[in-house]
Parts: sequence; structure tokens; C-alpha cells
Amino acid sequence: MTATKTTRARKPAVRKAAQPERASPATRAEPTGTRAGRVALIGRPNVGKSTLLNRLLGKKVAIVSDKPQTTRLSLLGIKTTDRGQIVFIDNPGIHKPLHKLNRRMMSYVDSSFETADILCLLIDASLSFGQGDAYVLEMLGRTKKPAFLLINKADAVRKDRILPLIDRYKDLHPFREIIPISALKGTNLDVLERCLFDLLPRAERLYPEGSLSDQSERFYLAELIREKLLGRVEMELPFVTAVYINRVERRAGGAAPGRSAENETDGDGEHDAGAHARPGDAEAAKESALDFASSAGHEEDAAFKDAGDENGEDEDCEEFPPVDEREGGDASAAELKQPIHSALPDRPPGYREGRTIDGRLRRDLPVTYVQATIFVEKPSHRQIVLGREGRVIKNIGIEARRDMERYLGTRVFLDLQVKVRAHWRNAADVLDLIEGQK
Ligand SMILES: Nc1nc2c(ncn2[C@@H]2O[C@H](COP(=O)(O)OP(=O)(O)O)[C@@H](O)[C@H]2O)c(=O)[nH]1
Ligand SMILES: [Mg+2]
Repeated sequence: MTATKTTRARKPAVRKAAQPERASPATRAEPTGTRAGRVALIGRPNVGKSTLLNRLLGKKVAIVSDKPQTTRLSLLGIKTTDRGQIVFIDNPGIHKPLHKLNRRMMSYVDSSFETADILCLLIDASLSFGQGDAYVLEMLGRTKKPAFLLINKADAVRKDRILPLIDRYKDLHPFREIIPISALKGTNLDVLERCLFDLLPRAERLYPEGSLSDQSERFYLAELIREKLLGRVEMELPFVTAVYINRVERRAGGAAPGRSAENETDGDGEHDAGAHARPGDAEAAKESALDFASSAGHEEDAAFKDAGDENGEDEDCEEFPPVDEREGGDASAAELKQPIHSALPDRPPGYREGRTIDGRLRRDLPVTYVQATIFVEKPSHRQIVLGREGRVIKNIGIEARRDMERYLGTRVFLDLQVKVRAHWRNAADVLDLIEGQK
């Protein structure tokens, strides 16, 4: 498959060199000739924006699922090559917002239109043109920025479906390039990268070499949990769930609270997610009073009357202050706020249970204790997330823990709780809390 250029190419709008935001003085010495800028990935929900970001970077920077509205805010994915630096901005899918959460999501899209040097509009080749697509094109029409059309999921359709799409879209917007791609298979992404570099302004790189994303480790851990959650729930559940990381504690070779190192792993190498906050020793008991008061394993959780009344109206978030505001602090709070410099490989090459990415044996490693809360809107949602006899939450926990262990390079004890907070999608305090993790 080759790139297809439109015949209606026009000169780019005036493009200012993007303002370096966090470039260290060292990066200013970049030799001239490099190109750099911001490229926003935009489009309807589920067209493959996050899959594309990950594939371009070779790392799982953004979580992916087959449910719409997986991405809730803008995430940077920074690619530095010999030619320069492209700062990709992954975005929530463009949709009509009904809740405060969704309005915030759309405001991320708006600001990404502002900051980008180039806009990449992704469409799903397997879907026919609809109202939503017209709306996205209308938004695009309001900006003078150069835009590419990326016809994604080309692997999923017959080739003769692509040409009519190109014909249709080239008359609807003066795209600089129209490129059929497969984000999943990596088809034509070299062409895309080349075309982007050709059009980006000559500039020094915007972020220091080695930069990967703007999200904190804490946010990344929350997203890993949310990805597994989205993989295991259906219907409206994906929309009404959010994940907050209450606490991350690293322990050099120690045990999780209340457990001896020997008991941490059962025969198949799995922990029971959500069953680790049972303080046993004196130290853990002290911490329990401080931090784990609201914590419970999933079996207790099912009976735990924390949901307030039927609507959960009296539930509030006071028991989940950000880690760095906790009395006594968290040793890793500052570290957790640093932008991540590594992420899981985009396509796991032969995952080996009990080993980290670099092949180290898990049982030899120190432990990270992660306590997280899954927010839902109704007690019935909570039952679904817990599942019969806690099976759903257990599997979410196992899958998330595997990813966390590979990412952190430590063993992980993951304590998951499910809390009801009615209408959290319209609650500024919860939204601030969740977004504040990034
Ligand atoms: N067949 C196929 N599926 C894709 C491709 N890109 C993404 N997907 C799938 O589309 C779904 C949505 O992807 P995601 O990246 O989360 O979409 P986003 O909402 O636009 O970020 C996931 O199930 C992906 O696996 C592609 O090129 N081909
Ligand atoms: Mg996405």
C-alpha cells in the first residue's frame, strides 16, 4: 500500500516553532537542520489513536481497548530520531459531551488543536461516514493548521474500500496527505513519519532526549488498572469507572503488609488481588491505622458498607488524599510525579510469568505495594466490578499486577478497592483527583 497524496495540497498555514516548555539548556545546542513540533492525533472514539501512538513509539504509552472513550485526557508520546523530534498528542475521541468529565475530555481536544503544528485526523476504514465524522471535519475546517488524513484499520477492509474513502474526504478538506495505515500492524507508519518530519518546522527538540511522555508513574499505574478493567466489563461500565492510586510504597526485598515473604506467592505465581491489606506485624499495624483504615480485600469488600445510601450520595473522597499530602508522606511521592521514561513494550514479546521485562526472576526482587480505588457510580456497578465471589476484580488485579511488575521491575502487591461515588462524572473534586494523578 502506498501513500496517496491529494491533488489539493496547499501551502501550510504559518507555523511557529513550538515553544520549548521543558527543554533543558543542554538541548538548545541541537544542531540546526533538525525538525521538531507537535502532532495531534484526533478523531472519533475508537478509531485507533492510542494504538497508533503506541505503535509509533514501540511502547505502550497509552492504554487501548475496544470500548469508546478509553482515553480521557491528552497524553504526550515523544519520538526523537536523527531527523528531530515529534511530540505526538494522543487525545480523547471527539464526541458530544454530556457530563463534566466529557466536557473536560473535549477541552483537551480543543487545546490540542491550539498547540499542534500538524493535525492527524484518524478515521476507521471499516465504518461508513456518519454524523460524527461530519462534526469532526467541521472542527477541522475551523483551523488553518495543516492536516493529514489517516485511514486506519486498512488491514480490516478490502483494498477497494479505501479509494472511495480517499475520493470522498479529499473533497471535504484540503488534507496535506491522505495515508491509509494500519496502526495495529504498523503498515505505512514509516511513510507517515517521513511526511510529518518533512512538514514540521526546523527547530530544536522540545524535550530532552530520552523523554517519553508527560504522564506520571502514578497515572500510568492507574491507567494499567483501568485497561484491565475495560477489558473485563461491558455495557455502560467502562464509562462509569475511574481509577485512583491511593498509595505506592516500595520496600526493599520486604513483604507486603501482613504477609511473610514466603507466603506472598502461591503455586501458580499469582497473588490474590485485593487481599493484601491485612496487617499482621507491628509495623504494618501502625500503617494500618494511618493508611489502610478504609482498605479491605475483595471478599470483605463485597459486604463492606461503604457505598452510602442506594445512590451513594454520602460517599466522599476525603479518605483518598493525594499521596504527597499524606501525613508522614510517601517515600516515593516525588518520584511518582516524575514523567515516565519507560513503558511496557507495545507488543509483549513472549511474556514469561514470574519474570520482569528484562528476564529477572520475580521472587528475587523487591516489592512495591500499590493501593488503588476503582470508582463506580452505583452499588450495582460495584457488584459487577467485583463479580461473583470477587472473581472479576481478582482477574483485573492479576492482569494489572503482571503489567505493573513488568513495568516496575519489582514484585507488586496490588490492593484494589471498589468505591461507589454517585455521579462522579459530574463531580469536580473526583475529576480533579483523577486528573491530578497525571
Ligand atoms: N484491525 C485493526 N484494529 C485496530 C487498529 N487500530 C486500532 N484498532 C483497534 O481499535 C480499538 C480501539 O483502539 P484505540 O487505540 O483504543 O482507539 P482510540 O479510542 O482512537 O484511541 C482497539 O480494539 C484496537 O485494537 C488497526 O489498525 N486495525
Ligand atoms: Mg485512545
